[in-house]
Amino acid sequence: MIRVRARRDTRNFEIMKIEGLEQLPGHFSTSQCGHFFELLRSEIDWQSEEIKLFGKTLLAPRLSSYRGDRGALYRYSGVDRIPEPWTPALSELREALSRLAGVEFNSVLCLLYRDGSDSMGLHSDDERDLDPQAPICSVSFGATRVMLWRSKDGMHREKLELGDGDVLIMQPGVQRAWKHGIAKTRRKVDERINLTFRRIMKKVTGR
Ligand SMILES: O=C(O)CCC(=O)C(=O)O
Repeated sequence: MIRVRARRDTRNFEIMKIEGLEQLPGHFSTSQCGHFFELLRSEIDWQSEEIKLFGKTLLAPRLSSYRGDRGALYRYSGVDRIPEPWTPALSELREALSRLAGVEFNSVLCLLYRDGSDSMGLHSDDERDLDPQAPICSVSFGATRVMLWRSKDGMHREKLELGDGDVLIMQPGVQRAWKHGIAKTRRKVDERINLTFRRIMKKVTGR
C-alpha cells in the first residue's frame, strides 16, 4: 500500500485557473518518486509508438506502453490499442490514484520522454472510448517538463510545470474546453515518465 499525502492538505493542493483542473505538487515523496521511476523504467518494455497524422503514419516523439484491464480497447491518434497487462508498480499506482480521484481506473497510458526533444503535441483526451463522466489522473516522475494549455476558443494560454511526484486531475469538462501538450525544450533534461490513468468504456474482445 502506498502512503501519500492527504489530498485536501491545502499546502499541496492548487486549484488552477482552468476550471476542473487540479494539481497536487509533490504528492509522492522524493524516495517514492525514485522507487517508482526505477521500477517503471525497468518493468515496462517501452516502445516507439505509431501515430496517424494527416493521413501519414509517423513515429511519436516519445516512447510509450498502453496497459489495462482485458477489453479496455482504446483508439487514439488514429490507431487501435490493445492493453498489455498491469505491472506490479502500475497496479499499486492505479489503486492509489483511483482512491484519490474517486473512480476505478481501468487503463493507463505510460509515456517516457527520453530528453528535451521528446514531446506531445496539443490535443484533448476526448476519444469516444473514454468514459465521458470520469476524470483522468496523471502522475509524473523524473525531470520537470512544461505542459502547455490552449483554450479551444483561442482566447487563453497557460503554462504549467509538472515536476517529480506531481499529480494532475482533469475533470471531463477540461477536455471539452482545452487542449494540452508537452513542449520540447533546448535545456538539457533527464528522462521523465508520465502515467495517465483513464476509464475506458470496455468492449468485448477475444483476448
Ligand atoms: O506527459 C504528460 O504529462 C502529458 C500526457 C498526455 O497529454 C496524455 O497522455 O494525453
